Amino acid sequence: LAPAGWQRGDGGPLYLQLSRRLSEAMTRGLLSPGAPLPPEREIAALTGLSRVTVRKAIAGLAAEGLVVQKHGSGSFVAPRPEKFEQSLSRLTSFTEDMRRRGLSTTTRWLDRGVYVPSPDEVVALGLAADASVARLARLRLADGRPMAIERAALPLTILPDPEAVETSLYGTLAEAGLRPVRALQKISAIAVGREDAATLEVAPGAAGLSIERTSYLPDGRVAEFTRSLYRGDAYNFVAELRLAQ
Ligand code: 16G
Repeated sequence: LAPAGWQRGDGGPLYLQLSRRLSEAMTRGLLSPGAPLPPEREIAALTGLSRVTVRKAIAGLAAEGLVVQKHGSGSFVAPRPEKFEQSLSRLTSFTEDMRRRGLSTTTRWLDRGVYVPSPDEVVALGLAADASVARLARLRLADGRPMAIERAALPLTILPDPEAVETSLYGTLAEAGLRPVRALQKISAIAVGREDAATLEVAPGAAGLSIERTSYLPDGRVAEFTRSLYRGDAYNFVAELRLAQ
């Protein structure tokens, strides 16, 4: 942060140069997660930059989620969130996974109802031309922390009344004797869009994992086609591999 290092002119705005250097200091571990940032006036004195520039640099880091500003007590390097290890080889539900970890699950409903299916839902669920689809869109939280947005589509023959799902979809299906026993899952990396970012409480463009699950009942019928968006900073997906025989 030495006063000499700033490029006035073509090095880009000074506040961006400063926020870049502060975030480098964080990635190099010179400023550790949870540690307080030096007060604004100290950074200004150290760098020879104006307090307005320093304030703008810190506000930018806060908008990116790298810094947390606490009213009255200053700014802190954002704590590194604890990541969940999630097995890719077991067919479980969000509620079951969180219960096993001793965490409480809450759901914020984004949408729930019966709709005309989209072409990819017709294909994924093998629906008849005139069939409707049950849709559930919800934010899943673990101990109050937003984890994933799930958008599930099910044939009405499997879930006639989407309103019947209060907390657990798999729980509601199990009550009707319908337990998915097999699933295909596809995971891809995405940058979280503005609206989903606000729901997940991450910065727009943050890393997310998009997961598509198609699950099947013992008789081979498709039970659900769910598109989930998991926070990239909250999950490690783990699979056990064995040597092919
Ligand atoms: C999991 C599944 C999702 C399923 C949900 C049911 C993934 C990527 N997705 O989150 O497909 O619909 O569990 O959870 O694992 P529930 O019974 O708690 O509603």
